[in-house]
Amino acid sequence: MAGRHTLGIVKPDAVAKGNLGNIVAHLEKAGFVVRAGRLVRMTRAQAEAFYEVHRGRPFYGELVEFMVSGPCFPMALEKDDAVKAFRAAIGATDPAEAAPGTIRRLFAESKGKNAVHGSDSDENAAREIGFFFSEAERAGLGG
Ligand code: 3AN
Repeated sequence: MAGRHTLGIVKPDAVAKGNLGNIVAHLEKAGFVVRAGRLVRMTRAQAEAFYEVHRGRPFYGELVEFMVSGPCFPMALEKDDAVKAFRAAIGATDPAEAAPGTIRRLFAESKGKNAVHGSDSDENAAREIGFFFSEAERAGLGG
């Protein structure tokens, strides 16, 4: 059965532009409940570890530099079939290809500076929620 939680990040470009509240409001209107969230300035080591799966890809260095360029806002979100629902709400990686009304179409500027991150599987959602939120914070998430 698909899980009820996913990890979303409002990335540094969107926080810097003042779109954090707009993006959270958009997600709440789409039926997501924010179960945990915090403004975080990642260190380089943390960003490298978070994006470990992309190490070796041509954009890895650029991605890490961007993610440490300013504060971001990781959040644990709850909804039925959360991973799939969140990816539908944010749209394609490249905002030019993202469907109208999706967060990336509305708030992202490029494939690199694309406003939000979303977990790509239940397994990664659990890993990524655990990366940012302590056991005590996760206790509020329920099943
Ligand atoms: P998504 O975030 O839609 O799951 P992935 O997993 O392919 O996309 O890529 C992870 C992140 O790497 C993207 N959110 C984006 O910030 C960055 N990225 C992906 N492709 C590129 C690219 N061609 N140039 C720069 N950054 C990229």
